[in-house]
Amino acid sequence: MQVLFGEFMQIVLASQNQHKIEEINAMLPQDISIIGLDSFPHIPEPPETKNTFRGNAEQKARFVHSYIGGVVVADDSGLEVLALDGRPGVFSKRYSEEGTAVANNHKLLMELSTKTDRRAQFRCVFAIFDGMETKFVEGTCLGKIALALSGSKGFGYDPLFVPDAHPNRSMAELSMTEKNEISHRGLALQELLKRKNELLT
Ligand code: ITT
Repeated sequence: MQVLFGEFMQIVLASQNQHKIEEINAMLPQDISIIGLDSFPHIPEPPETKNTFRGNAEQKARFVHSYIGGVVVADDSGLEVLALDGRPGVFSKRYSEEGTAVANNHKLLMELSTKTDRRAQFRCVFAIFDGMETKFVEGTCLGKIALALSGSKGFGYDPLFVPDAHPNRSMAELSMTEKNEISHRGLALQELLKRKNELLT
């Protein structure tokens, strides 16, 4: 759903992740706001059964569109670790059995304990579906997996991810503004906002 009140635009983001919604809201200009799926309790959790970020983002956007119409934006994101051949990738949320950030980070440290190559990247794809076609914007953030967790900001793998742009701090030690300037989601959103007239209307 996209509602235009004069110059004000409200967009539905097909996400249940409050951290994401907070990060995205912090980047939006005053004339655009997003509302997450918590505002639509009748919509079930969107499926994420594809094997690419693009496929999952489009699947989420189309699913939510089928309930409410309009323009729906969805993002799918995750961590790709070079020494693990790109895992956890699209399975980033459910990498460990428990699926919590603590368990996921623990499993990642275990799997990398014998690896010297710690290179990794966060990737984010936004899908924008208007009922006719799907458009995409993407962002990538390069970095390395630390030997131990540090920091308490952000979410998910942030305490283990040291971005190349700030090589002395983990993502969880950056302020939200600093993270948004360099993160996969921040970069994808900067692109989306730059092209908003083409992508959102
Ligand atoms: P929605 O699908 O409801 O939006 P989600 O948490 O499942 O929420 P994703 O599928 O996009 O969102 O992300 C999968 C996981 O990738 C996420 O749960 C985190 O573990 C990890 N991840 C994505 N972006 C991250 C970030 O900015 N910082 C740390 N971890 C991130």
